[in-house]
Amino acid sequence: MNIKSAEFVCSNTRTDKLPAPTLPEYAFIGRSNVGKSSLINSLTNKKGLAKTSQTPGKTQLINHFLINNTWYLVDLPGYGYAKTSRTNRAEWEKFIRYYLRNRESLQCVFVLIDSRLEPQKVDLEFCSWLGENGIPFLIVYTKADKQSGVKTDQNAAKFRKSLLQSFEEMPQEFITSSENGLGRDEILAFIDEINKQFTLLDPQ
Ligand SMILES: Nc1nc2c(ncn2[C@@H]2O[C@H](COP(=O)(O)OP(=O)(O)OP(=O)(O)O)[C@@H](O)[C@H]2O)c(=O)[nH]1
Ligand SMILES: [Mg+2]
Repeated sequence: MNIKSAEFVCSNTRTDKLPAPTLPEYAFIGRSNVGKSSLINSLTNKKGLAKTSQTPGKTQLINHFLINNTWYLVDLPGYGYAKTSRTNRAEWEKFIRYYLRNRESLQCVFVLIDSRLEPQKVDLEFCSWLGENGIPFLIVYTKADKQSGVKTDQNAAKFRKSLLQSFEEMPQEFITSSENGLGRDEILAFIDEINKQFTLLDPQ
């Protein structure tokens, strides 16, 4: 899929202010600093579209980006940010989980996993929660440029093994780098396929 346009639409702290759920939508989620905003910029080829930072906790709101005037990419705040207070974290949970469970136009969630790390409890728990709530998700390993392909594959295999302790099937996986564009075409092709089905099911 070619990206012809990508524009910021709105930031929200409230789910009742979101754009009308008339277009297919894809949310990016994962631990703070895992590379959600960077991946959105890489997919759209627009460097400053989603704000990125070396300091965890940069993205604080639900941010909608309209792509090719036909679908939305959604940048979410990260979970597992140690410096956030307990009250803030509870608020995050309520708001994001409400969004994920109730957004009619949400097609699936991309769960981003740092390819350099051993399986993390917080990621596995989040995937379990998605599974329990029947929310379709995919796994995206990020920052693959930071290490050898062998190391990335080893960590992905460990994550797969951990996830398969509570899931019968492995969700689709993508290995990515926002630095060199690895995995970009695969993710866009995947989204393109779902977009086509959405048009068929729900003509506007
Ligand atoms: N080398 C490399 N660095 C990356 C990659 N993706 C993200 N980064 C860096 O990792 C840091 C965090 O990236 P962000 O995209 O802001 O992460 P985020 O998940 O949106 O973080 P929060 O909004 O704080 O939750 C930044 O310094 C990015 O430049 C990647 O694929 N390769
Ligand atoms: Mg971010």
